[in-house]
Amino acid sequence: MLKLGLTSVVVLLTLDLTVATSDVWADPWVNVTMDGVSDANEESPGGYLAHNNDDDDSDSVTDVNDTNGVTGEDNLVRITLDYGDTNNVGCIGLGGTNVRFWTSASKTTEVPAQRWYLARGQTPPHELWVEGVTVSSAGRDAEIKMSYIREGYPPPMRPTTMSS
Ligand SMILES: [Ca+2]
Ligand SMILES: [Ca+2]
Repeated sequence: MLKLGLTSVVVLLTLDLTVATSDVWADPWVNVTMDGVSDANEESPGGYLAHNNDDDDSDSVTDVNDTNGVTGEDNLVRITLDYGDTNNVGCIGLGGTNVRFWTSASKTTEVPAQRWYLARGQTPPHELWVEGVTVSSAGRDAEIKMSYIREGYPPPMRPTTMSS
């Protein structure tokens, strides 16, 4: 459960989506969703995420500064990463502002913002847990963003050079 004490302030969150489309290939798609936030609310109001400044494992270290797992952590929220027909080319990116990504709700392993190159056999996880690391200074100033970049798109211009 989300516990909001006097010093625990929610982080406003917006999820964003960037998709590169192609007029040659079937449009690939990527999408990130957060538990409790409907598609209609992704960008506005965007949802809420707690600033993880409590101490769920009672180790006297504020949870946002814990890097070795937090037993009983209850402030992270699951996100789901979907990616469609990419023809196994291009790369999928995950980025964030004012958030960190973890492999579990108990902060087992951090997953940094990065790109996964599909042709190299790299694939993004399908679910991660997101942590609010700072308090928002303005509404919707946190961001979780997935992107897809298709290699070779747009196709290059190929003129022929002739003697003048
Ligand atoms: Ca702690
Ligand atoms: Ca916590």
